Amino acid sequence: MAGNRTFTMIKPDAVEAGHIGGILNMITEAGFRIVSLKLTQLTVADAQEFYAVHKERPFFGELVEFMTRGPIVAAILEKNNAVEDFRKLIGATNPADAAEGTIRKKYAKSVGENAVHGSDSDENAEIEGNFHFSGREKF
Ligand code: 3AN
Repeated sequence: MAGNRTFTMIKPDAVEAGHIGGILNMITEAGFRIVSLKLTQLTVADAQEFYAVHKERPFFGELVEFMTRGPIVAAILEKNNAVEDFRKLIGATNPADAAEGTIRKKYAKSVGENAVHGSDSDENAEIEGNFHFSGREKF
């Protein structure tokens, strides 16, 4: 059975552009409840660990540089079928392919600077949520 929580980050491009409020509004309007929320900044070591699955990819260095260049917003979200429904709400990785009404269609600039992260499985949502939150705020 699908879980009811997922994890998201509003990435540095969207924070810099002043889109925290707009993106959180789209998330809550879509029926997600915010369980945990914080503004923070990743260190290089944090970003390398978070994106370890991509370490052999040609864009890894660029990805780490981008994700550490300014603040991000990290959040745990709750809704039935959270992981799948949130991936639908954010849209395709490349904003050129993202459907109308999605967060990336509205706010993402490019495949690299694509405004938001959304976990791709229940298992990764829990790992990623607990990477950012502990104690009563954890997944
Ligand atoms: P998604 O974020 O849609 O799950 P992934 O997991 O394939 O996409 O990629 C993780 C992150 O790596 C993306 N959000 C994006 O910032 C970056 N990325 C993915 N593909 C590329 C690429 N071809 N060039 C630069 N950055 C990329």
